[in-house]
Formats: sequence, structure tokens, C-alpha cells
Amino acid sequence: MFRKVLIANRGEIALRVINACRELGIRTVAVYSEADRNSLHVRFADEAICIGPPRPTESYLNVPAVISAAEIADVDAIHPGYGLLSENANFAEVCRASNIKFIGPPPEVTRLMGEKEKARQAMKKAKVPILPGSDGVLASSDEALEVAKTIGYPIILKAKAGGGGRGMRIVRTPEELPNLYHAANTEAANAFGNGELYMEKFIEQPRHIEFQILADEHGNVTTLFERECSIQRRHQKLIEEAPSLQVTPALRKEISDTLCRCLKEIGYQNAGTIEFLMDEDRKLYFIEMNTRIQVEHPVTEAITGVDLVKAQLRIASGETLDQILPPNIELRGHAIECRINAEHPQKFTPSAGKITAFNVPGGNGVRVDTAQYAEGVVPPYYDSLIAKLITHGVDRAEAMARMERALSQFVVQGIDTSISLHQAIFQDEDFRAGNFDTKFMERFLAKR
Ligand code: MV4
Repeated sequence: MFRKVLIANRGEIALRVINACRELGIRTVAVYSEADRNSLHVRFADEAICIGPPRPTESYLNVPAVISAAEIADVDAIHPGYGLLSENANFAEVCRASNIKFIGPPPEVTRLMGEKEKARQAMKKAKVPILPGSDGVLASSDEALEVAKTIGYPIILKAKAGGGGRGMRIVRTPEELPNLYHAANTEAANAFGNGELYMEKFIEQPRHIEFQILADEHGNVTTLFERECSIQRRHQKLIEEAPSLQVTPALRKEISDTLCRCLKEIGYQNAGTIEFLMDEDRKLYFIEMNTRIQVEHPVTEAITGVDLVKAQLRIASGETLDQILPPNIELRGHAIECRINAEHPQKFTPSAGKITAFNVPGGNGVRVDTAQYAEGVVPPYYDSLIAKLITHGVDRAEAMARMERALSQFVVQGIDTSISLHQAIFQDEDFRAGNFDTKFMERFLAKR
């Protein structure tokens, strides 16, 4: 096992990784920006090194600064958390060249999955269901017209280098295709430095369902079931749960078996998430793979009993899944996560400043992951997630009742938070009935 690990992140996920290291007897090194000097990840790490000014590009995203800190502290490995450098294949390559273990998949695999159309073809080859679409990137809007004719409208154009919804255009008629093709092409070129596009059949009101997998460095792969992530606004998830009410045991097993075969073929290593869209016929189609630990990993931890971050550390140190996991992992109960953001509950404007009062709920079936505290400050430079509230119960009804109870006991004063928005969503009949898709929040906000 590693002797010492650097955590190249901040906030709740930095603290989450520090906790896992501490429980495994690994020394921890925090890095921090000047805005995070008083953060809990700095206080609770064994060592802490300031790597630059508040702006992420000058600190947490500054590869030479992070690598220098790792060399000065003499660590064996770096855990990137989520966001920031977590899916940066160049960073993983620099780690490799510096003899520091990057806790995640090899850079070649990260690069493959980052090229969305290549990932799509790799999944297709391994018989993972994909949507009808182009084979590879489109050479021109004329070629796009030809492919669209064979698959039928509506279609969606997506950026090969994309993700998070940028560089995407929905096309409903051939007449509007040329203009939308050029708009997507220009937007992708500006956002990602690569304008290449591919095409898929467009699903009008999909659900977003993702599968968690773990792979060791000896060719073993396992899945830890799925998460339902359809409650989102502008590509930011607000509520996640596991399992999905729409996934039958037979479908769960079929997709899980196919994914295990596929990721073995690809040579995947460490934790990963495979995103699917579900159509009205409850069929699942692969859209993207995320090669990192995700924000919503605690709902999977709740229903499986597996500590995913400890598993990441143990996999990266060479252990086999056999050594890490119990023989039969069963899906136990139901878990829900609410992302508590520092933002206005109706206007969604970010809220920075000093937290004057902070009470975190607890008790049976409640988990809170946060790095915030009373008298602490939320800086304006980073994403707005300040806490994750996760509840677990024997079934969805119990998990929901616990969430409502815990939300009512979660007190944050001094800044705006999304707590009251979550309380309103938990009053919604469609949400309560599990009757929702990725358009839920649009409808919910329109009727408020
Ligand atoms: C789609 C789609 C419908 N059809 N692809 C948005 C972000 C990117 N990860 C994929 N996205 C979508 N791809 C096809 N073929 C609808 C979306 C989409 C979406 C997907 C998941 C969660 C929320 C979403 C919100 C709007 C659009």
C-alpha cells in the first residue's frame, strides 16, 4: 500500500479522500490555493502545500505546481478527485513520467473515453447498445445530411471532444441542418480546440442512468449497479438515487455483464462510470464514459456497503478485486443524494461569503459529506457544491422520509443554499412517484 498520497483537489471530495487514506494508514498531503488556506482539507491532512493564487488555472489546474508539490512532499501517488485534473490524460502522463502513481485509469484509456465518438465505437464493438448514428466523425454538413436521412429526424449533433452539453445541437428538419452544423462546429472549435462532430438519433425525454464499475490492474472488472441521475438543471445534477426504479433485475444483469466484458477488452482500470440514456421503451443506450470517481458515488456506497475511494486506493496499489470486495455484493435498500449548493434557491445565482451558522443533520441512515463549517467562508472562485446529503433506507419511501427529516434539520445561515429547493422537489407528486426524466426540472420550475 502507498505510504503517502497527495490529494489534487479541494472541498468535500478532498476531505473524502483524506478520510479514506487515514483509515488505510496512508499519510496525506493537501494542496491548496490562497483562497483555501483555512479549509478543512488543509487542516485534516498530515501536510499541506500552497500551490498558488485563488484562480483554479493558477493553482488546482496548474500541473507544474501540483507535480512540484508532489515531489517536494515525496508522495507515492496522487488522487485527483473529480473535476479539475481528474480526466486530464496529459496530467496522468506527467505523473507517470515523474514516477508518481495516478489514481485512475491509464492515460491511454482516459484519452480514448475523452474522444466521445471513439468511446462510442469501442462500446459498439463490445456489443454495448448505442443509439443509431454516424460511424465516426462527420466530414461535412453534406455528410451529416446523408447520415440523418438514414437514421431519421430528430437527430443530435455532438462534439467529439465535448461533454457537459457544449457543442451540441438538436436538428429536427433537413432544412435547418446546415446552419446548426456550422453553429455546433464553431462552438466546439472555440470551447475544445476541436470542432469535429458526430451524430446520434435524438431521444426527446430521456432518463439519465449510469452504471458504476470497478476494475483492478489484473483484468478483473465488476459493476456496482446503477444510479438514476435525471433530476438536473443545465447539465448540473441536483438529486441522484440508487437503484433506478426503471431498471429491472434482468436489464441490470444484462447491462452489467456486457459492461464487464467490454471494459476488460478495453483494459480499463480503477473506478469508472458508464452513462446511458433510457428511452420511453425503457431501453438503455450508451452515451459517454467518465473515468473518475463521481460526485454521486455515496449513493452506490450506501446500497453496496463498498467504500469506493478506499477501493480506488487499493486497486492503484495493485490489489485484486477479490482482495478488496466481499464475494457476493447484494443491492441493499435505496439511497438518495441531494446536492446542497451555495446558490439562490429560485434564481440560481452563486452565493459566496461567510457561513454564520451551520448545523449538519445526522442520525440513522443519514450521511453528510462536506468541508464547510460555521464561521467558514465560501470563496467565489469554485463550483457551488458545499455539501452532499445522502440518506439510505430499506426502500425508497424510507430514504425519502429520512431526506425530508434531514433537510429540515440542515441549517446554513449567512449564504443562500439550495436546501429549500430540495424541500420543494420532495413535495412534488411526480418526483415522489418516481415519475420523472431529464426534463423534470424544466417542468417543475415552470409550474412554481
Ligand atoms: C442526448 C440527449 C438526447 N438524445 N443524446 C446532454 C449532455 C451530454 N452528456 C449528453 N446529453 C444529452 N444527449 C441523444 N442522442 C439528451 C441529452 C441531454 C441530457 C442528458 C443527460 C442528462 C441531462 C440532459 C439534459 C439535456 C439533454
